[in-house]
Amino acid sequence: MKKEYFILRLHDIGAIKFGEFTLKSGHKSPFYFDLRDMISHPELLSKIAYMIVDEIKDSDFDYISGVPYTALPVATLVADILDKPLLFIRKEEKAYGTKNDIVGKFEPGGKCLIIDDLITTGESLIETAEKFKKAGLIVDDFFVIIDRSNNIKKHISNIGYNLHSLIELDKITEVLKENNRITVDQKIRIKEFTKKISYENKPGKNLENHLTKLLKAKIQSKKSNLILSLDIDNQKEFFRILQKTAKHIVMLKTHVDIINDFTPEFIVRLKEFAIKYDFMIFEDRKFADIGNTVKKQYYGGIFKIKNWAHFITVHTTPGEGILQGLFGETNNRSSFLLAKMSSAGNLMNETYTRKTFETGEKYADVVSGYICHATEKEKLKMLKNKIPKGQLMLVPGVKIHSGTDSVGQQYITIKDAVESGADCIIAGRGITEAENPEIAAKMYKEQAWKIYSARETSI
Ligand code: 5BU
Repeated sequence: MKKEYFILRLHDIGAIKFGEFTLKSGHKSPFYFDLRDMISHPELLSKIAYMIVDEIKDSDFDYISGVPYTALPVATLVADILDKPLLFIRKEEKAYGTKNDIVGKFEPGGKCLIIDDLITTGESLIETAEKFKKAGLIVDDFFVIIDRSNNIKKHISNIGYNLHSLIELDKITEVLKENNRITVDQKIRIKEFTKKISYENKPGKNLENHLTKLLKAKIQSKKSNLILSLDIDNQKEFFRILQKTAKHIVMLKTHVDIINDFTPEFIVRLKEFAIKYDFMIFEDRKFADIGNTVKKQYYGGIFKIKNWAHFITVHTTPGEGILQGLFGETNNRSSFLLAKMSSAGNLMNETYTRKTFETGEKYADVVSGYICHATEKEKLKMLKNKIPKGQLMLVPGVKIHSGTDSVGQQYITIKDAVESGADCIIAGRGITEAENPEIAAKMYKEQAWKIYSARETSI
């Protein structure tokens, strides 16, 4: 099938639309592509498969894969035409049986082509490739039906993959203009839009709220992105260690309910320390109930957390009502949502994490970022890439050496956490149980700051 005819057919079936569309990011786009309906036009689907085969016939792939769901039917046809086995990565994480995400049989060392319908940032293709590579497959090539990006090919090749595409946006607008399906003006607007929304310029407005700005400013002024988790159960020891470490930290993380000898004076002293040593306060309460209950837990009880903690942690399990309950009447506090915990076997799968980011994006005025953890750098980097612009990634479970404790905690190293994009690291026992907590805090701060400041100035 000639490309021109193919483009017109896609336009006929409504897979390519022009007009004004509001994207999830809030941007108004002059075009919209949706190839999901390809499967309702079998003759077209099969022609696309033959066109892909035609373009790749000189390469030698052992396996063909498609990114679910849209690209999977066409990848199946390609695999059939080439007589090669099909593989794919299940979209939802498996909760039982073998934890294998890959569906289909394969031998490590085999070369796999990954097909997707559209490409904008390349994120899902790269994520798929990483999973295959981890399982021992070789992935060098991606194939997309439509490349709607501005300059993604160069970016993809910089990170080590060849990107092939059947058609590109410029070709689409050219053909549709020639056939009087769009105007010259529309063609210009499309070009301008893609320049604005390139992968480097992630769509979405900056979601920094007032408290995020304060924390970021403090990171710079204290030259520290270290959060100390001071999980000590008596006031004397708590303040003894704080006294030694306070000048090295940007924020102190507390679990106020573990203090055995808690009195309201604890809060008075804590606030004095925070002013004297210029750090923020983060109560890791992990609220997880209905809006009405969490409000009482936050404002009242003996701890009255709302009065003294700049930030709290919040679970998204109960739904949005939790944020409405906590912050409905206040605008001078903020939170971090638990997107992926550090404890082994936690039930926060990819879907949960993604939905948590979506909630945080929606409630950005009271959400400063997310608690994320992974024991592998690549996984943590992927989490960071998904965080909405302006919001922060805080990483707990950080120590000098990776490893575990005896009750499920998993550690990533300071270096790996910050190199993967951590905006702040959260360290507890690595510092509090060190022979000299003061020296340990200084060392954690300096190691993290060196990588963080180099990373941030190079952006
Ligand atoms: P550690 O001593 O560095 O293991 O302490 C880690 C702290 O961070 C501790 O207070 C935990 O409650 C907290 N934490 C965590 O370790 N992992 C998580 O996913 C979250 C919080 Br959320």
